[in-house]
Amino acid sequence: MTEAVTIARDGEIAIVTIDNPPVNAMSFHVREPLMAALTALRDDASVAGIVLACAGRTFVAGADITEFGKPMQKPELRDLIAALETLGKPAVAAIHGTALGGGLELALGCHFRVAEASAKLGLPEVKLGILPGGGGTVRLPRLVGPLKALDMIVSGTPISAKDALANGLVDALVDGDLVAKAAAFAREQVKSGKQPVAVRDRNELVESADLAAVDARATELARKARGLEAPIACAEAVRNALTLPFDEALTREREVFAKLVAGDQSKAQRHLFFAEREAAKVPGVGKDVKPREIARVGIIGAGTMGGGIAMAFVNGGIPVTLLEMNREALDRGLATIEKNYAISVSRGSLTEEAKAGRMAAFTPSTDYADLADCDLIIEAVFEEMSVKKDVFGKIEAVAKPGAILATNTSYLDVNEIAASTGRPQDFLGLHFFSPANVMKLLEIVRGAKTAPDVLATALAVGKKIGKVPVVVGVCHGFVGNRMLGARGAETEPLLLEGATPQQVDNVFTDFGWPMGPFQMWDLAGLDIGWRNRKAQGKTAVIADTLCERGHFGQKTGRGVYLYESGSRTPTPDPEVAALIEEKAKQLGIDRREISSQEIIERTFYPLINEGAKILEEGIAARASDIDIVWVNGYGFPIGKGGPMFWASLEGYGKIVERLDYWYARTGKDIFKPAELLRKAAETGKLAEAA
Ligand code: 3H9
Repeated sequence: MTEAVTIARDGEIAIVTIDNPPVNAMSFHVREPLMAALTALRDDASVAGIVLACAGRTFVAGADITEFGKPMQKPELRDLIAALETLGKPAVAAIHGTALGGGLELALGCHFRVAEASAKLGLPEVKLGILPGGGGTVRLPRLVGPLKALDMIVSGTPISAKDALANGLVDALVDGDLVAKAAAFAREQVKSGKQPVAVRDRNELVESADLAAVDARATELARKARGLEAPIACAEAVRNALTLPFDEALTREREVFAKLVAGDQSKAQRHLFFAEREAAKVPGVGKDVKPREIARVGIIGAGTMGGGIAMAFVNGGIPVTLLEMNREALDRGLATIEKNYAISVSRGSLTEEAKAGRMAAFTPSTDYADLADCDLIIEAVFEEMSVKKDVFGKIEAVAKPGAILATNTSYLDVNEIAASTGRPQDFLGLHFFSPANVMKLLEIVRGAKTAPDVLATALAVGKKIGKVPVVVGVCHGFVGNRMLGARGAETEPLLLEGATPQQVDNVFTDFGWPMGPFQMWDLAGLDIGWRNRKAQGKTAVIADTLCERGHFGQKTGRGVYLYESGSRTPTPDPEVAALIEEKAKQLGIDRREISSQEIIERTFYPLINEGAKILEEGIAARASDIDIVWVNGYGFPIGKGGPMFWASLEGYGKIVERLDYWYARTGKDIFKPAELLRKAAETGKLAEAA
């Protein structure tokens, strides 16, 4: 093992290098030798200045998140920062890759920062449910000003080195040998003879801050926090940096950090951070499995789904051959794509030039032969087995050997479609979520015969186009939609038994979902579910009647709720209230008061129960994969960590007891507790499939 901290000399400048792969996190085994190095260099009269640099692919990417929740061993990050500030000689941070969180805070402890142009700098702590705890909220505003600091800290989004230079966060951008140039920079400072000024002593921007403007911006940002504590704490900390003496603001930051890091929201968000990385590790797909190259993607179907998928690939830099049955359908699809890009241009998130570049990356076609040079071919056609098989018959006739074939089915049996082709090893499901150019989730459906390198390719290409990929097994609805079915099975019965739509929706939004199930019906259009039910010979008393009346939701101004002349704000519809009462009477159901707790037990608990069944069957490899599906595809509140993580907080014993109760009362399968859940109630831990 190499040493975590080494010192080299470039004349009178000492080069301190941190080497803690993979991302140079500030673990205890880095902090301890770094402190020793700084102390020695402070006392070494032959050293005139220091450069703080990192080996490997990046500058320090933050504190070591795996140490959170355990007692912090000394020296802490803030001790190191204090040591840098009181070095008595210039310290220059040499930044490449990402300087994030505690990494940027360490760099803020240096008197100067130089960076490669490709570097990124940020304080992403908010995404872990915390605020910067190493003085970031107090020092950053001193360099970039309070409004920029507020944006960076509350959003957690890193900025480019160029932006950092423009805003005073870095002092110089360098090409070529970063460390040598940083040493030259340090030498210049030494030569100038000026006493280096610590960031903590640069008060101009905080003293001249416009508090009213900061408060207005903070209020605006807080509105978007949606029940999360960290963004609000971040904004308050930046305000403290403007109104309190430096050390007092630092102490406050530290106290709030300690409180947040111990709270459930941060635990949930840290769980999701590691869960997302775990999801990339797929049983049977070792690190040695090499993904196939994907230089061009073919997509069949230019409707809402196919068009969105095509945009996702083009946005990720992969050209697309877009195929439709006829010219009209193709033109319609391309016009929608162009319109979507035009909206981005009007919002300022895309330039006209970039839009032209994206449009040029589409090769429209009505001829299957044009798919011959595609490395990955995805169908997004009508959800019907015979149609899908027919399409794959045509694809197979033209696809080159080794091309990956994928279906975007939401429910159909991927193995059956795979078997209809002569190359099931090259076949898999790629289940995108609408709008596919926006939604992060990608369910990668592993067929019985899907080859490991096909899965590795899907994971790599998914990441390349900015998706969060999760590998799932074959079953009706896969992970997400199957669990959604369980979550939604009791929504109509709840209405018939006495709940109102707004009461159910409020339970969901109070929990942190962006909307409740009935608001969702209205947004998506009730006719979609109606069509699916008819195809499967199923009925839903309330929803079917609304559809028969032409009340399809927002698009018709009426659904479960009323929408006054084009508004998207739902208001209760007395006609729906009367309909519910009438249907309940016809069915002989006695209406009663329904509590919020009952709504939770009859919607969220079946969701978790179905998740446990999915784990039992090995459809998901781990509980955390299910959490990733729900947070990225269905709006499960991130502060609650996904359904399976939330179940651990809610208590498996309590959930199983209530499921037993509802199963005894209704006999419905969704309530029959999974064995895995029962075991978890005994052991306190949700085991995964063997
Ligand atoms: C903080 O700094 C608090 C301070 O303000 C106050 C302290 C008192 N710790 O993402 P990747 C692991 S909070 C431990 O796949 P990439 C990661 O789990 C921190 N482990 O690579 C993975 O492990 P494995 C603020 C970490 O190239 C491996 O490294 N900083 C940490 O796609 C590779 O990661 C952040 O929030 C960590 N800090 O992306 C930055 N970071 O291989 C968090 C990563 O076993 N990190 N690991 O699965 C990132 O955003 C990305 O990792 C980064 C690289 C962009 C750096």
